[in-house]
Amino acid sequence: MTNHWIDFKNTDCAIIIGSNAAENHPMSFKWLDKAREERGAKIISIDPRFTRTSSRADIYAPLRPGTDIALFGGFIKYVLDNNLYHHEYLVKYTNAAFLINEGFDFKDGLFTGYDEANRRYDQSIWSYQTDEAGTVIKDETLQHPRTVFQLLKKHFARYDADTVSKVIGMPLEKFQEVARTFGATGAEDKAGTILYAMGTTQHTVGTQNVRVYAVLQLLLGNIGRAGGGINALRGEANVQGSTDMALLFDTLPGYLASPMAVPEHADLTSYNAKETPASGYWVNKPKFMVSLLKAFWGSAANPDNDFAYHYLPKRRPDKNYSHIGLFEALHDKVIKGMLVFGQNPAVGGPNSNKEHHAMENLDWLVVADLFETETAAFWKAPGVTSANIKTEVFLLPAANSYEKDGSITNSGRWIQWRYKAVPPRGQAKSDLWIVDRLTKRLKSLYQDSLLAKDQPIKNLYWNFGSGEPDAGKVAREVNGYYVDTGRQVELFSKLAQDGSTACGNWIMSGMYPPEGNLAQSRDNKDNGLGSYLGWAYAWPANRRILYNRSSAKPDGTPWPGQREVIWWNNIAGKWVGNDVPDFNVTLNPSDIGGTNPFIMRPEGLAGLFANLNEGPFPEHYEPYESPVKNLLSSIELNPVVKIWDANMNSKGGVDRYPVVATTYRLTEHYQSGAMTRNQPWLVELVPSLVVEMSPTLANARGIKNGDKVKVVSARGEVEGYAMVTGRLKSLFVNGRSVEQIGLPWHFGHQGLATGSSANRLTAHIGDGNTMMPEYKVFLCDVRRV
Ligand SMILES: Nc1nc2c(c(=O)[nH]1)N[C@H]1C(S)=C(S)[C@@H](COP(=O)(O)OP(=O)(O)OC[C@H]3O[C@@H](n4cnc5c(=O)[nH]c(N)nc54)[C@H](O)[C@@H]3O)O[C@H]1N2
Ligand SMILES: Nc1nc2c(c(=O)[nH]1)N[C@H]1C(S)=C(S)[C@@H](COP(=O)(O)OP(=O)(O)OC[C@H]3O[C@@H](n4cnc5c(=O)[nH]c(N)nc54)[C@H](O)[C@@H]3O)O[C@H]1N2
Ligand SMILES: [Mo]
Repeated sequence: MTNHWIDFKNTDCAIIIGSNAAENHPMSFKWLDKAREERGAKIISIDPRFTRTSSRADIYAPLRPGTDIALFGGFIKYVLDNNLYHHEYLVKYTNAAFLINEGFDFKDGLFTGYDEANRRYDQSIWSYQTDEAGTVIKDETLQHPRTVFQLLKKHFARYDADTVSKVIGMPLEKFQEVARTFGATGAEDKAGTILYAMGTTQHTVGTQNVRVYAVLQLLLGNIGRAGGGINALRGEANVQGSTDMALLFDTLPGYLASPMAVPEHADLTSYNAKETPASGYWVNKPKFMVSLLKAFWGSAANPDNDFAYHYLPKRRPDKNYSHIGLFEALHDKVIKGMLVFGQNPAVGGPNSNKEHHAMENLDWLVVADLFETETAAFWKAPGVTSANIKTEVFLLPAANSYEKDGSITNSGRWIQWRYKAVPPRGQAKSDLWIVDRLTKRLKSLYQDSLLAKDQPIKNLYWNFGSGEPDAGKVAREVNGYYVDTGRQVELFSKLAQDGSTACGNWIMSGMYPPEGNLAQSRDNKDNGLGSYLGWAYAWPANRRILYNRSSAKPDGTPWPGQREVIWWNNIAGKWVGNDVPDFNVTLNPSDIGGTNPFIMRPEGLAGLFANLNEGPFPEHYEPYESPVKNLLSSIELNPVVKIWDANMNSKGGVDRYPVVATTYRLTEHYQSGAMTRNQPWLVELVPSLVVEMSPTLANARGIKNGDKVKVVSARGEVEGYAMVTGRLKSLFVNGRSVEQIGLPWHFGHQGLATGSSANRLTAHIGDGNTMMPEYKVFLCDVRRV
């Protein structure tokens, strides 16, 4: 999130898209309701299904799964055509005025620089025009045809209301009502927010879905302002914290790129040269990297050995161990053993039939969990002959969140400490205890080894206590310390490149300064804006709203609208206000760089034009499986997605599978269901898989409410009970009606309530940047059993 939960109360208008916030993030509605009561805010729900969120919204608008870019492309065109954009914000705070090189162009679904054989772009073509001194050429009148602004206008000219409503299946009047209502937040004294979640990201175009929301927010001047922003409602309680701590295959803690086996990453000097931009806050990256290496390897990391950079594993450029890539590798027998902590991929992974079978190739599997999950028990699934499976499976009972200390980081980036309430039951141990024992054991096994490959384990700095490991010690290492005295660093600004500091995660640095663990702060004083600066600690540097320099005008006074975040105080000679400035606090608005709020970007300005794998502007492509041809170009599928081996990824066509399906969550169940299908009272509420469908589809298939039905896709089939409901409607797409169904994915073969995982139906294909699987749309058919 750029903003945070409580800040929703400051909005004038909220679009909730790709999210059923009322059910999956109920706390959001506490603050949205406040915005409605206190500011007369409007709430808009955009979803293929009429959800409980839709029922609490002022406007509901349906869309066909997988068409968010077409919809927002339409909004962008509407805002441009009707002059609803925030002109001063655009000129001063974004790269709208920058001129782009002549080499950049777009034709029939493709940008220049496309390499069809490798399904990737040469992004160097998409660059700014510079003068002889290397300075970017700008036109602040925004009239020059090569300005980002004019190119953006040209790009979205095809996204007229008629065309987009044909693509997305949203009635024209609805489209216009939403565009008008949210477009009104482009006024200086208004702020609008966008809340999104998995309906946005679980697509082959997931990242560009988020981008297109961000482009609209920049046009309207809504980023960096209270009540504005682009707000990802994160999933599990600590999914933000785990991502920050390198949950993903391509990052180190604090979003430093994990090095690859390429010449540009051969040693620390080359890595730093490749990864460090010439300007913007990321110029400090080498300090964060060296401090991380010092945290990992202590005295074994020093200037003479490149701070042990060679100990870091290097990713092969031709391999990809995101979730899909990992299971492809299991399938191909490349990976022999697997440790699974708090995850249940046998239910949650895409094409779960195949993922189940891929696990049979493992020599060993360790699962640390509260329950014996479908993953731990993959070898006794129905239809599986256990005797044929050689995998040795270990199940380690894990303590749950109430049985251990530690921090969790919420979607708003607030790091909050939780205390152990009760001791773990039975033999259960905390994850920290399990990892601590495992590491110590490995270190002792390798202690005498002279082999180069064993040195990273042997020399790993590991010091979290001798008995029960101490989560507080982990938190102190994450914050960072001065190597000579062991004293905690005050903030990441103190980190150094010479090896004098160690820090486990620079973005969190500042959370545990010498005065104590600020994640434990519980001062609930507030200034009215909802910042609660004394409650918990928000990374980075306790800032509650990112890019908050743009909450003020270029001259340093707040935009009108009674939600001042920070402003320039001329007498004090610094930025002051209701939040920690996300800016150099003493930089005067009239100084060079004094109006550049986006400090993490090399230009200091927001990127209306910004290079992602698919190109600098979002473009609509159809999902992997789609019922219709792309109306906006002749390119059907996102041109940069990786297409995996057909063995794991059969593809279905509209002839055999005419119905569009999506998957989602229910209030009563949690995720893969391990935690809820073992609770009798929740099982009683929702005992089995239901398939939501429209009355028209049910009629056409001779299905009545409550009938047992089978849903079939090119990958597999599931059985459930029909729930015939007006909440799902067929959509009118390019002149014909398209039926859609929805099904939750909470079921599996373990627990008190069993059933098919919806993931037996989903495909092994992921987003063009993040590899997030396309869980939210595929083709199927449904029939009565
Ligand atoms: N009760 C409960 N709460 C939960 C969870 C749970 O399992 N149970 N899980 C937690 C986790 S980990 C997460 S990630 C969050 C997820 O929270 P959400 O993202 O809200 O969860 P979903 O229900 O999967 O999907 C949201 C909506 O996306 C819609 N949708 C489907 N396809 C599209 C599309 O193409 N475009 C758009 N715009 N929308 C589409 C679906 O109809 C659905 O209503 O919830 C968290 N909270
Ligand atoms: N079709 C479809 N598939 C999806 C999605 C979708 O929308 N549609 N959503 C995706 C999303 S957003 C997510 S987040 C994933 C979730 O997929 P998973 O993460 O695989 O599912 P969970 O059920 O959350 O698994 C968490 C496990 O951790 C255990 N656990 C709980 N607390 C602890 C603890 O403290 N320690 C340990 N060791 N274990 C613990 C629980 O018992 C449970 O078995 O699924 C994805 N799969
Ligand atoms: Mo999630």
